[in-house]
Amino acid sequence: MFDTLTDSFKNAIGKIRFHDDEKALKKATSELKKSLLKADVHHKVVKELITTVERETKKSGIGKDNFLRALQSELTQILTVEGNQGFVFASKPPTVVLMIGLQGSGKTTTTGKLAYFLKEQKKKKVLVVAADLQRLAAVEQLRQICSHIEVELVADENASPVEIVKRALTKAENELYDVVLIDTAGRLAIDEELMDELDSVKKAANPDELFYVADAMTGQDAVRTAQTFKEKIGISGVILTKFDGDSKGGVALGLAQQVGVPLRFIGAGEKMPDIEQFLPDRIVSRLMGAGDIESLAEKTGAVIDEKQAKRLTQKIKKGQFNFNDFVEQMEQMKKLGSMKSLLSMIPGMGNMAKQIGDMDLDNSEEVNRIKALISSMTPKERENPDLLTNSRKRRISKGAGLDQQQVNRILKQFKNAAKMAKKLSGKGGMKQMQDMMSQMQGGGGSFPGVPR
Ligand SMILES: Nc1nc2c(ncn2[C@@H]2O[C@H](COP(=O)(O)OP(=O)(O)O)[C@@H](O)[C@H]2O)c(=O)[nH]1
Ligand SMILES: [Mg+2]
Repeated sequence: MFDTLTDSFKNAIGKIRFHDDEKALKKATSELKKSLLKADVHHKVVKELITTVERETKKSGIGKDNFLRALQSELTQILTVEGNQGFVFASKPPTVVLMIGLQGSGKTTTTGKLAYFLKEQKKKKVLVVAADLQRLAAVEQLRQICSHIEVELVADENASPVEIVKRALTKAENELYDVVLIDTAGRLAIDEELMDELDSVKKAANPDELFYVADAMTGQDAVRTAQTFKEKIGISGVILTKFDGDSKGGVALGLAQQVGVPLRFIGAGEKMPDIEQFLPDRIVSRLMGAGDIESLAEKTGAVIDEKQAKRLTQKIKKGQFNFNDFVEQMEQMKKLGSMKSLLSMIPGMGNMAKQIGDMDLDNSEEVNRIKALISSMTPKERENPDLLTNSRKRRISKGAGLDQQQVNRILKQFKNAAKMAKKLSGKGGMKQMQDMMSQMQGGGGSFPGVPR
């Protein structure tokens, strides 16, 4: 997610080799400056960062560790501004959130993502409100999203935004909802009409949070527009979307400080799980290539059912892992979002994340072949892969539209995977796994000795 920035930090740090060497420090800071500017970090932010890092490193003695520590602490400073972090619940439910921003910035998608995040990870009862009634298509878009993630929606094409909001709040009160997310209309540019409408919706909603949704690809424009929305309507947080398309990532670094409002979430993908809380110390850890185990644990912990996981481990240990279990696993993995973002949370796996790119479980050809194969099996065959005789394989291959070779290859892979899983689940399995991981990393990886 922050590949470019992480790389530039690594390069800069690589310049420092000796103790007490001002020249090395100068080289490192000028390298850092160059790459930060290239990554689209605002020049004022860069200047401040460089000055502080240089000063602090000198104070504590020039060396890799001190440079790293100074960089890490300054990055945290820059990303932390006064205000709430991540998602904060109001002391008295429901927590009411107004989503505002320009048209196309990602408000509707992000409303869905937030609802999904709150439902899946925080186990909250969420109500979504369609207050963008300008375009019929907008209501329909939100309706589809909400039905997909199974979240309740309040919409009425014949009512005004203010009426809808009032109705939704009454419903939330009566039916004890935890959170109300209000999606509003945007326009291509800021105009008075938009601000008036938002203002009246704001009065009706009396929100706990006003999230300004900004498209990361618009760079410094996103910052300027955020400032205007802050002045005219008031905002309590920024959500940066389309971060997957903005490989530079520098906007995220300066945004909070420039706007004076904390960055709360980052959206990186079109699917519902593709959203992450922006918690400064965790992000800094990831920027430094040290991974973010807490976020990973939260994400997987919320999605993976513990009982189910235990049952599965038992099956794997006994060598009974079958195709039904496999399908179940795939469904759970889909809820976790993109493989790339998961990998980037594991210390030292940043490089691998880059190589893997995005494995899309819905659209990967191989996964589709496996799914076709499984759906052509009888329930008994799914339970017990050993039943698959040659004649059965022929029938399955016809049903799945695959040739014999493909079927044999997939079945063999499956057998090997089950064997490997059994082996790893036994004694010393974790050790083997770690050895395997460190072999795959092959150097690169995280910086040693980064304080966490
Ligand atoms: N790649 C990518 N696309 C996104 C992201 N967020 C939103 N989009 C896409 O941006 C487009 C506009 O989003 P929408 O939610 O309708 O914007 P709105 O007009 O502000 O409500 C849609 O095609 C979304 O799928 C994101 O984080 N990554
Ligand atoms: Mg919309």
